[in-house]
Amino acid sequence: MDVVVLAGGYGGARLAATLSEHLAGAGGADHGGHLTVIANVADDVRLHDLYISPDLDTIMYTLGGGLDTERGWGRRDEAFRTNEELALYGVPTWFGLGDRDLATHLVRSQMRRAGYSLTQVTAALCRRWGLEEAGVTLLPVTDDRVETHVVMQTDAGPEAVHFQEWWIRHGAQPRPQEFVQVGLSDARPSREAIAAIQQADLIVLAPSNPVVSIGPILAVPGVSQAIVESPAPVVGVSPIISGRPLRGMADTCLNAIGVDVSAEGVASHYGAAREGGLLDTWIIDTADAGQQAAVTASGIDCVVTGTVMDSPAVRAGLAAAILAQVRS
Ligand code: FO1
Repeated sequence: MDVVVLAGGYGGARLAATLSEHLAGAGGADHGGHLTVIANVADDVRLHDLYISPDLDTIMYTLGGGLDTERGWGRRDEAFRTNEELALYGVPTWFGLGDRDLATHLVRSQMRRAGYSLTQVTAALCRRWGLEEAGVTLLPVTDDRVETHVVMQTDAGPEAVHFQEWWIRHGAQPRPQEFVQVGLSDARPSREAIAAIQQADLIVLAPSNPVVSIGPILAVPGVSQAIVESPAPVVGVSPIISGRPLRGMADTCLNAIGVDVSAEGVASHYGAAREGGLLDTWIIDTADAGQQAAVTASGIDCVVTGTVMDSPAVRAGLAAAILAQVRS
């Protein structure tokens, strides 16, 4: 069974890990299951003359067991001595550059400068983390440069900053007026990403930020169309539980684009496949069971189950609920 997951940061990485743990069994030992994670690249940032891909790294580290699960990004057993030294030289260090994490950025930057595509670089980095043995392929949605910039309202008028600067340096303040994906119109999905979508038996929208993680994946010209045209069922997992995201700033982002910060609101944002949108099924947490009828009424099948992946039982239940959609 070939499953494709569209994912961004930590929430998406955790769902990918949960699915890869349960996929081999579900597909039957002889079939085995293959998981392809198509990751957001619009968080990517160039700092210290390095190419940094936070969502690709968060997913790679999570699947490879190297992530710092407290922070939800970067490497566990990490130190920031290089960052401390940079600060002493007066270099801006608002972006937390870990010493172990730095090795990933150095390898990626060297390979990118040698002419390798981000897809090729990601495959090379993933070999060290054993993703292939786990039956997982990690793909950037595009090899082209796409960056989310945030237009903030300041006293001096609107100012655009890179998403990472808004999120980290400005602490997601002030409220964003607009999110712009710079480079999007010229970007093309990678051949590998489109092939994975076309060959998928199931397509999953992970519980990542709908605006700055899933959105910039879907917005790469050709991706949404490939998903709509694919015969594979499309299942999404709500990133909002009881009106809030578990981590990150999806509530601020959804408010900025006028989407209701609820499981039902995000479902209608993605749209019903029956009406030209994306979703066949929307999986919401038990805490939001009261919204099941409204989601169903919007033409999207709605499954209620535990979605907070903090116990083996919930992870198994969520994986089963997702993988069951390929048969129904
Ligand atoms: N997030 C922070 O809140 N502070 C940081 O200093 C920080 C550094 C960082 C370094 C590498 C990396 O892969 C991720 C990092 N993040 C940091 C998280 C990052 O902003 C998010 O992972 C995504 O870009 C948003 O989902």
